[in-house]
Amino acid sequence: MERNINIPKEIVRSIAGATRVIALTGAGVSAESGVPTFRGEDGLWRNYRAEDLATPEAFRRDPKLVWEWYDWRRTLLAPLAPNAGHFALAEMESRFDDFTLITQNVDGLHRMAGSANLVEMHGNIWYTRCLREGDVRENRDVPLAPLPPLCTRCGGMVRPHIVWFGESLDPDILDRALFSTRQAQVFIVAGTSAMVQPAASLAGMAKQNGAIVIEVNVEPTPISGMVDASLQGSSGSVLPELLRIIDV
Ligand code: BV8
Repeated sequence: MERNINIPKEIVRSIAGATRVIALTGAGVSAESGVPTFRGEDGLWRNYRAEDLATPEAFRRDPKLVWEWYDWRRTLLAPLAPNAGHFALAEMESRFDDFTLITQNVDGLHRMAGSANLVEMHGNIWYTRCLREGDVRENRDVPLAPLPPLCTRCGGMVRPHIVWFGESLDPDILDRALFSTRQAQVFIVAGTSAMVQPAASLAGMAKQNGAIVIEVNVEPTPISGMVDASLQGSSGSVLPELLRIIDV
């Protein structure tokens, strides 16, 4: 089977022989499952951008509007399934001795594809958090009723269990992402525009610590200049191909 991706042989050998491998994903990995990306042309809702709604200020100002946006995304997400890129990343977990998947995505598709060693940096759209008691619960209701949804324990308001712009990440989750990034021998960054911090700094941090950095994207990004191999193409075809050629 001919190779569809152009990656230097010595890099293939280094990946094949690695034990500590990290993958960082963004919205692009879910695009082939039908999930709109944030900065693509399909990323708007009622002419709002994610940055307008995914903030504590927007929620304080109009919790119903923010919940309508999440309800719209959850309703769109509910029938969707992981794609070949998600499954290839799930397979890497058993292929490498120490594989961690760090994702910026909140859609839950990596878990659905079987990834267990997973760090969801920005939370998960299928979980709510009580504003009064901090209770985090799974909620798969589609559509949500009532809007905004209420805590099943105390009846107070709940918010999406998601990290908004201007909010700090959960310190334990951030520590886990930073620790595994620093240990990585190979760092695969797929489907992200590398714009959102602190996720966008992880690839550079891995490189500084000696990792080989591989980028998978349909177009160049701000980090394309510093990676060891930039594999241009859709993650749904490049990731399974990468997994295949390292074991040839
Ligand atoms: C924080 C949940 C401390 C919401 C999200 C410097 C340092 C620290 C912070 C900042 C900083 N500068 C600015 C900040 C603030 C801010 C930030 O980064 N702003 C950006 C806009 C500049 N960061 C924060 O607020 C973070 N908090 O750092 O705490 C702090 C606190 C206060 C003040 C300062 C610091 C919290 C950020 C978390 C925000 N929450 N998600 C929700 O989803 O509802 S981020 C959101 O964007 C999503 O999680 C998404 O994943 C993420 C990043 O976007 P991408 O995943 O990259 O998606 P995008 O559409 O942009 O790109 C898709 C890519 O895929 C493209 O490159 C495309 O070419 C490619 N693609 C498309 N199809 C395919 C494909 N690739 C492969 N195959 C395909 N088929």
